[in-house]
Amino acid sequence: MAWSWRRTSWRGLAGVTLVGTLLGLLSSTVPAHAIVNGTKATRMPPYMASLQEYRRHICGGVILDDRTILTAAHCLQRQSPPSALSVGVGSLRLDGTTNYPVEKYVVHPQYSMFVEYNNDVAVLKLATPLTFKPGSVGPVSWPPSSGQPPYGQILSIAGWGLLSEGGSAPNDLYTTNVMVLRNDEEGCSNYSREGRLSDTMFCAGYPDGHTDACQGDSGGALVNRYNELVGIASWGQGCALPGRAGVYTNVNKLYSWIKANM
Ligand code: 4AZ
Repeated sequence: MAWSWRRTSWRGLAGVTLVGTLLGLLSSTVPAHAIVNGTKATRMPPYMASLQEYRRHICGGVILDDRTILTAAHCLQRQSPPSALSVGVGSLRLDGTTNYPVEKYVVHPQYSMFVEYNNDVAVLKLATPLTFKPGSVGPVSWPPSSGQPPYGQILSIAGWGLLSEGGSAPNDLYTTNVMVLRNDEEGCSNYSREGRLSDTMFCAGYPDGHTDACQGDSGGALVNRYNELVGIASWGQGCALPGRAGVYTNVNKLYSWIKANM
């Protein structure tokens, strides 16, 4: 893992500065971190789910009610049969989750129509209802409706995704905090200039990268300090790279579609 982190840092900082390279080397000597550079979660976010294909974790998911899980549309891009899918809940450790079979799923009909990962949202229905347990399994809450992503706010994301780009996947849930960025802010403005952002997306992270969601974190909930759902992890160029923050699905913008398909 240390090796792949170093390799990733080098790639990320390639051609930048000697200082950057030295920083990369220094960072590679600190103990394993993650989501990327997050910490091991010590308390279970009750709304947190693992979407699994043939019992293998592929993405995060968010419990909306006892039969409904929200995830990213691109997690279902392979069009796996619902019978191949299950949802694990109730444990910080992937090998300790209680698994529920998926009965069917609905992908947003305008997913990826014009912009890559546009409308990156899907709703899964479970074959049997979840048993809610206080403090470990329960539905996410929604913020009082507001028009825009909460720019400047620090939000929290958790997942069983990779600990570094191209690195290893943890058995433990990791979590980190990221700041909601405006499209023209450093960290998000590169995507903006490249025409890769739609109004169903927003960026969250830091101009210097540092900490971020990574592959396998998609579909997981980005929540505010009241544990209210603001976004779901969607995409990003690499993980934790400078100038390339994580991109999240703007669930507020897609609220009526989500509600109608629950
Ligand atoms: C992914 O592939 C993915 N750095 C999710 C989030 C990010 C990158 C990739 C954000 O699921």
